[in-house]
This record gives sequence, C-alpha cells and structure tokens, in this order.
Amino acid sequence: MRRIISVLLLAVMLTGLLTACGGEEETPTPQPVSVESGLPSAALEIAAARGLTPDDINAALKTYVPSGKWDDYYLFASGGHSGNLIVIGVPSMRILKNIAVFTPEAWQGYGIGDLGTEAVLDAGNVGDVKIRMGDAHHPALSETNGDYDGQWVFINDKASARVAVIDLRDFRTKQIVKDPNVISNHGSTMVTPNTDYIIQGTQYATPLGWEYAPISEYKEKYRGVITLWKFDREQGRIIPEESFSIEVPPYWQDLCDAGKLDSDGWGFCNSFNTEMATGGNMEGNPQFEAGVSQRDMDYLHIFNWKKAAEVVEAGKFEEINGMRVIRMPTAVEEGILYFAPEPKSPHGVDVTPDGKYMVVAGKLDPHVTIYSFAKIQQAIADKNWTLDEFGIPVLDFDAVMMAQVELGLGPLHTQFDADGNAYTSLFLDSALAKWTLGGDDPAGYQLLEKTPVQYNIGHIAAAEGDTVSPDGQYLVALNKWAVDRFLPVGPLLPQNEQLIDLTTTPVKVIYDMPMGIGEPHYAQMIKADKLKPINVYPEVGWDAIAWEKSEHATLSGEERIERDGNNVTIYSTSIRSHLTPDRVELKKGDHVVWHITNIETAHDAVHGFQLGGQNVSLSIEPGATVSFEFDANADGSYAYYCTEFCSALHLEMMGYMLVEP
Ligand code: RUQ
Ligand code: CUA
Repeated sequence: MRRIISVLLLAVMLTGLLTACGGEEETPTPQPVSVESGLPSAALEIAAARGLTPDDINAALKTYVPSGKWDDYYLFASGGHSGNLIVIGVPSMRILKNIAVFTPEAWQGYGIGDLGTEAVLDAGNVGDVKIRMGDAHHPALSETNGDYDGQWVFINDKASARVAVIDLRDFRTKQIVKDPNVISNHGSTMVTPNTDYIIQGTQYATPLGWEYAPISEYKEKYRGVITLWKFDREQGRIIPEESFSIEVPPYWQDLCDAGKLDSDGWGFCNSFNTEMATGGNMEGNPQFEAGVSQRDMDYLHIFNWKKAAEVVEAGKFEEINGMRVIRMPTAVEEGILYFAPEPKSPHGVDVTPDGKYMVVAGKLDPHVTIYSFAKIQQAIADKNWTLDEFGIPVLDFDAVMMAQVELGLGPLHTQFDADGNAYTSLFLDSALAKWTLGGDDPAGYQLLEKTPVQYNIGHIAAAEGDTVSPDGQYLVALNKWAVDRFLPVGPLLPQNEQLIDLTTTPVKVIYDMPMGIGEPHYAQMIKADKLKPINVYPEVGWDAIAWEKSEHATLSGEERIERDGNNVTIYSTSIRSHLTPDRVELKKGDHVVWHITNIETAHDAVHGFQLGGQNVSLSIEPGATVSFEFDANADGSYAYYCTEFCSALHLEMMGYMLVEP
C-alpha cells in the first residue's frame, strides 16, 4: 500500500499537478461592493492607518488590478541603453516581460549560445565588430490604416543605426538590420499608416557611405539620410533590397513622424544642427551645446516618401554599400524634399490624428509650433521658398505655420486624446501641458492646464495616442530623473514612469513606477485585446525565428548522438522532468552541435538549459527546438541542467557531459 501511495505521489510530482490542485472546500466568492454599500469601514480604517488622502485612495482604486485579472492595455517601453523593450500592463504598471533586442539576455536565452538568436544579433554587426549592445529609443507598433494592429513592434538602436523587428505572436526579436551608410539614427522607428515602410532618420552626420573624411570636410562630405525600410508582412521581415534612403544635409536629423490620412505619403523629421557645428572644444571652438544652438531657426524636413519610392523604381538612385540612395539634387528636382524653418533646437514632431497638422516642440523655445499640411502644399505649389546652402527649398515660415502656443519651458513630445486635446511634455518645467487643437482657427489652440510630474519628463505615451483614433484614458510620463521618489539604491537610480489619468480635470498622476531595467525613451500603449499571442509553438520542433518546423526537430524516441570524426551532433529532448540523453561523452577537441526540442505542448511548460563552464543559456519554450554549438577544448566533468523550476523534480532534470582528455 505504501508503495502504491509513493508511486502515485511521484506521478503527481512528475506532471507538476501538485501545485495546480486547488482545495476541495467551497469558499464563498466575495461580492464586489456597490455604490450604495459605500466603502467598507475596514477600508477606511486601513486608509487612515496608512495616512492616505482621498486622492491616494482614488489612485489606488484606479490602478489596482486584482490577482488573476488582466490589464486593459499593453505598454511597450524602450529600454534605452539596456538595448531591450519592456512590456508593462496598464493601469497596474506591472512589468510583464523584458524583450531582449540588441543586448544578450540569459533568461530568454537570447544571444548566449542559441544559434538562432546569435544569427539575429550577428546580422546587426558593424563590419567585423560583433555588436552586443544598443541604445533602444523608439518603439513603433505596426499599423493598418493608421491604427495599431497588434502584429509587430519595431525599435531602433541609436548607437549603431539599426532597426529591429519583434513578432507579437511570441514577443521575440526576429530581425535586426543595419543601415550601411550611417553610424547613428534617432528619428526611428515610425511606421507609415499601413506599415509599408519603417522610417529611420540619421542623428549624427557622418560621411555618406560611412567612410573616413576629416572633420574639416564636414560640409562637403558629411551627410544624413532618411531611410525607408521596406517591411513585408507576409515574411515578417524588413527587405533591405527593397528599401531606400534619401540623402539630406548634415543638419543632425532628430525625431520623425509619418503623415496619415490627409498627409499620408509624406514624412516629417526635425533637425537641430543647421549651424553645422563640428565641436573642437580643446581647439578653442565653442562646445557642441553652444555651437548647435546659435541660429534662431532649424529646419523641419518634409519629404514625400511615396514619390521617392516611385523615383527609386524609375532607377534614379545611386547604390551606396548596397543601399539605394536618392541624392539631394534628384530629391530637389523630383519634388521629394522641402524644409520649413522651425524654432531653436526642436526635438519632437508629431502629426495630429487627422493628419492635417504637424506639432513641433523646440527644446529652447517655450512654444509648440503647429504647421498646416494644406499650407505646406500651398507653399510648395506657389514655390514660396528660398534655397538653403545645399539647394533645398526652404518654405516661407509664415506661409506654412498655423499657430504657436506658449506652453512652458523645454517642450519635447506631444500625444493626443479622443477629444481634440494635445499633451506635451515640458522637460525643464517637469510638467505635462494639456492644450486644445484648433484646426484652422489659430485662436483655437489654447493651453488648458499644466500638471507637475517628478522629474524631467521626456517622452510621453497616451493610449493609442499617436494613431488616427486615440483612446485618451491614460498617459504614461517617462521621466528621466527619480531623485527622492523611491527607496535609495545607490548612485544609479531607476527612472520614474508615472501613470496619469486623463479622465479627470485636471489630469492626475495616479501611479509611480520605478523602471530599474533601462531608460525608457519612447513607449506606445495599445488595447490589450488587439494582441493575440500564442501559448505554445504551432508544432513540436518549431524554429521560432524562421517560424517553421526546424530541420533539427527531435521527437520522443528520436534522441541520438551522432559522431563523424571530431564532429558530434546531439539531438535531445526535454520534458518534465528529464533531459534525454542525460549522459554525453565527448573527447577533448570535439566540435559539438547540440539541438534540444521541448516536446511539451502544455501552456507555460518552459524548460531552460545551462551548461556550466560554457557560455550557454537557453530558453526552450513549449514546442521549440533550440540549437547551440561549442568546442570541447577543456577536458573535465560537466553538469548541464534545466534552469526553469518546471516541476517538483526539476532539480533532477540534469545530465552529465564528460570530456575525456
Ligand atoms: S528621444 S526623450 Cu529618443 Cu526624446 Cu529620448
Ligand atoms: Cu525543466 Cu526544470
């Protein structure tokens, strides 16, 4: 009898059911409070004991998501120089996932041995340098007709001018592409309304083709580009051969946005170094920060990407490092590129939901400047322009400007709600400004209120706040400094993401969330029900990157070790609670290729894999086949094991690898 019980117990442990079993007793389901019943007095006692104000109680009630319930929105926040993308639930602000993009990450088995993700990272190498970091700035969710469709998200790496594609079926990075002609980007990623193209503007100009040229030849040789990366939805990939760039002057292009509805087919990028300062602070020149801020106006770049695509198709380009580049004279001749003056050192440009106006915020100007797309088209038709030093038409400022609104100090980025309001971050004021859009009536643009935030607000993300149909509801302020807001953790502080309730007047901060795993630059917030992520891969033996069955898929009973001279290939499986094979015998000097298939099809039945003494950390999700390779150069006795606590007998999920001298 005792043996039967222990066998039964073992069976239960093996399948991990022990933890899943609930209690037998029926407990009454607590009923939600009604308005009539009021707050239970116990709640008031708790609030009083904790010293909460009525505002605090309100904020707590608006953000608390009970155990087992889901959030209404996903927030995709860049991780800055952590090189990742962080997924957060709104309104609870709970972190759901940290998606590795430009930087290896052990938990997801990203770029730490796994051949699939190593190849994704290697595609973003710069020449012979294996790049294993990045500065992730601006995520962009894929759009259909100007609305988020929940299928893909893109993000740029400012440091090395790269763009990544992340698949929202499994929340994994599938592709990284490198712009061959520049070394940094910033105005990226922004998608065109049907995700035909992903926009990427250079930040720091370098010689076109990314070659060497002395800084004294800055004006002649240094250039920026605006690259339109072609995205193929069927393949889920950027197609570099179908992408192209437009050459632009070395003005340090900044953020960009795509036109939509009325302005569909056009794009807009700021610039902030029309002075063409080149530094030299040890040679007696002004510091960059002074050098690039001398002129009163920089230039908003206005480009017709649809026309540019036709011009490229007609063969009017130069191929530079494999990229098709429209040179400046062609861009001017074909009516692809125009400038409009914009006040002092602008940063953000954001197109209004109707596509009719472009909002530009200048770091050193207390106003936002609103341009009218109709006026821009009129000025182009009237040839109401002068030429800059490179022969690019500069449209007359008064002819294209619709309105200016004084908001406060350091306006940066703008988002929109469903009621015709705009929200702009004020970096120096540490505040969020709410103001009205006035359409074609300049008097209709009015500042409504300013709400303090803590501190030094950069980007903001409202619910679907940069689409053709913003939701309103929530806005997240991505603040650069936290200072005194959280328990101290030494000199490197988290950043403070603050959730703001847009449904009240004035709008209110309702949650402070420390972000200790990367600097969020931009973020986008999408309705949760638009995403349809998978639970397990479609077939056992799945290659998650290629999104097809892997040629190395190994099913139960097919496990084997093949030897061909010094080359050893291992086909193994993992399932609760064993790895097969659990003994691997090698000879010193063997080259080993090892494939592991997680043959489980149960939701959440993930196995990890680490091999002590080698740089290998894998995440083998249900159905996935993952491969790694190494040279067994050091003899000895090694242990490999599953790193996910997958069952009660998880510690037993291991194997010995012996390397004989
Ligand atoms: S940028 S705020 Cu890429 Cu505004 Cu960071
Ligand atoms: Cu599989 Cu632990």
